[in-house]
This record gives sequence, C-alpha cells and structure tokens, in this order.
Amino acid sequence: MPITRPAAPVVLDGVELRVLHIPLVAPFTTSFGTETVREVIVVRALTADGDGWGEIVTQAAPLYSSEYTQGAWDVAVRHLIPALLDARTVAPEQVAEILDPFVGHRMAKAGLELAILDAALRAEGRPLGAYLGAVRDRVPSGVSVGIQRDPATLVDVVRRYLDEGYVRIKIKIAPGRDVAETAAVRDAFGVIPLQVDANSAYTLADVDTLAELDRFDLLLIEQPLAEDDIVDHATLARRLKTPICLDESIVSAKAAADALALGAASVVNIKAGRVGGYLEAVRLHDLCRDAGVPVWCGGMLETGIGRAANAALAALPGFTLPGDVSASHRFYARDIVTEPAVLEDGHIAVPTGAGLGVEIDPVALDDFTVERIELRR
Ligand code: OSB
Ligand code: MG
Repeated sequence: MPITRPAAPVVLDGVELRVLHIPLVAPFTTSFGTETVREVIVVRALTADGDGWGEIVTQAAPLYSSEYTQGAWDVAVRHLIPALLDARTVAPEQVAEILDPFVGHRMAKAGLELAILDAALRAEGRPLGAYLGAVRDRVPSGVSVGIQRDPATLVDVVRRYLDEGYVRIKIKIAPGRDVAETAAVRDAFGVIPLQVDANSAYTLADVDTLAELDRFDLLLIEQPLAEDDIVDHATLARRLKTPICLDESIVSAKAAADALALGAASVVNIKAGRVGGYLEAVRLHDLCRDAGVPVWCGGMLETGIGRAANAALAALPGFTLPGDVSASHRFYARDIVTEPAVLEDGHIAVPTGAGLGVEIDPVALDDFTVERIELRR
C-alpha cells in the first residue's frame, strides 16, 4: 500500500553530516574488494521539534555503485542540503521532489530523506514501521557471507551463522570462486535456504559456469552481470533454471518495472539507499507486489540507524523472502545506537519506538567520527 497517512512537515534549521569509520569484526570480501572498516555518513536533521537521524550508505570507493563517500558528502553539502534548507518547512514526502532536479546521487538523497522522516515521525510519536505499512513485528534474518580463503573456511563460517540461528545464507561469489564454494556449502548443510551474490562480476560469456549453479537448487542468483546489462540479464534468465534477482540494476521503481517487463529478473532486492529513499523503496515494493514478484530487503552494512529502518521496511507484506537484515554484531563489536539489533529465534525485531525507534549513543558516535560539518539556514 502507498503511504496512507503522510507525516507533518518539519521546520529544518540545519543539517549535520559526519563521516564515520567503524571497524568490522572481520574483513568483508566481495567480487569488488575487501573492507575492514565501514566508512559511512551519518546525517542529523536539526528541526524545531528535535533531531532526526539518517545514514548515507556509500562506501569509500565507487566499486558497488558510482556513489562513494566523498562524492556524496560533496553533493550533499553543495547542492542537496542547501535546497532543503531553502525550502525550510519540509514534509518527508516532499524531500524527493525538492532533490529531484539533481540527477542521481540516490544514496545521498536517501540518507537526507531518512533523517527528515525520522525527525517528523519522532515529533508525532509515530514508529517508522507503522508509517511505512509494516504488517509484522519481527522479520526473518538472513546473513550475507563474504568470500573466504577457501571452501573449507567458508563452510566453517556458514556453520557459525547457522548455529546462531540465521534462517537464510547468502554467499558472495566471483569468477573462479563459485561452483566449488557453492558445492561445499550444499554438501555440508543439505537443503538450507541458500543463495549467491555475484555483484556484477560475470558477463554473458560465463553462461556455462553460471548454469552449473543450477544443480544446487539456489533460491536465486543475485546480480550476475553489470548494472546496465538489463537485456543480457534477460538473455541469461532464459538459459538458467536458478531465478535471477537484481540488486545493482534496480536504481528506482521505474528501473524495476522495465527489468521485469524485459524478463531480466524474477526476484528483486530492495535497498532504500540504492533507490533514493525509503519512500521510493515502498513504491518499488508496491509495484513488485502488484506484479506478484517476490522481494527481499538488501543491506549495505548499515549502522544501527539504517538497520532499524531496514527492519521496518522488511516488515511490509511483499517482503516474502528473508533479507540481509542481520544482527549488528555480525558486522560490529560496537554500534552507534544504544540497543543494537540482536538475533532472536532467527529474527530481528521491528523497533516500536517513535521514528527509527533507536537512540544514538553519543559517545560511540563521537569516537567513530573522522569528519564533521554543520550547515544552518
Ligand atoms: O551486494 O548486497 C550486496 C554489502 C555492501 C555492498 C553490496 C552488498 C553488500 C552485502 C552485505 O551483501 C549485506 C548486509 O548489509 O548484510
Ligand atoms: Mg547484492
């Protein structure tokens, strides 16, 4: 359902941005590189009725998408925040429209929108989940497992997550790190819900390798080809039994409609940052639900801010597959919220407090901050 009850506008007095460097509990390796520290931008909207928090989910380098931290910082400081401050009185539902003249930069826009939305909902005492249309109070939790040294190590790591209770495993793959890895996990654990994520590392020339994965009965293969290879994904889909799920390619609800019309995907990963915000994410959810296309909530190694918002989003009715909404400690020994998300019986609770429903730990926030700016009207 579309948002049924809009939020009241807030008077935006200023915006604070911080770059944070948060150590990861273990290196996270994908086909595009290894991260040991999460670099992320935290947004604080300063309003007449109190603060709101958001997160810009860029990474330090433009490897997953064209966006990256310093680029997001620059466009936010020079263009996006001034436009919002000029508008002064802003309803969360107007943020996308105000920022629409600026092409792209969806992660930056999403983080700003979330901060304003959080401020507005906190002022009303309304939880984000209720606002977005959540129908569940907890969401099943899947975990995204990075590329490991070898298949035996991967099996050990997956075993740990299964023991913790995760209900779905996703393993990252890359050329040469695919069939043996997937076989090892299938052989070790049998019929667990299992899927793979290629992060755009293949081309159509790899169709025979990708077809070898068919024998593992995967839930799906995520983004095998490049972001703009929609037609090639459609060609590949006709050659594979494994359902194709798009991540990087789905930059908006419209992009999803086009990809579905072309037969490029039969499942969609929804990430609010990638599509420009939680409101566009709801539109994407609604479109897929109307089309009978299953969706799940992706992750970008979110801090407690984005993790709370993802749990709320993943509680919408069309999210019929477990998402990458894992416990905070899967990535972080120390988070920036006072009550980081925990895994309970394979699920993550949807916060019930106003707005995001989590409180910022100001000491942790300061400890991880490496850059800060405040813009005021
Ligand atoms: O492709 O889903 C992805 C992390 C960073 C960038 C892209 C992706 C990922 C993940 C991690 O897979 C998901 C998570 O936050 O748990
Ligand atoms: Mg992905």
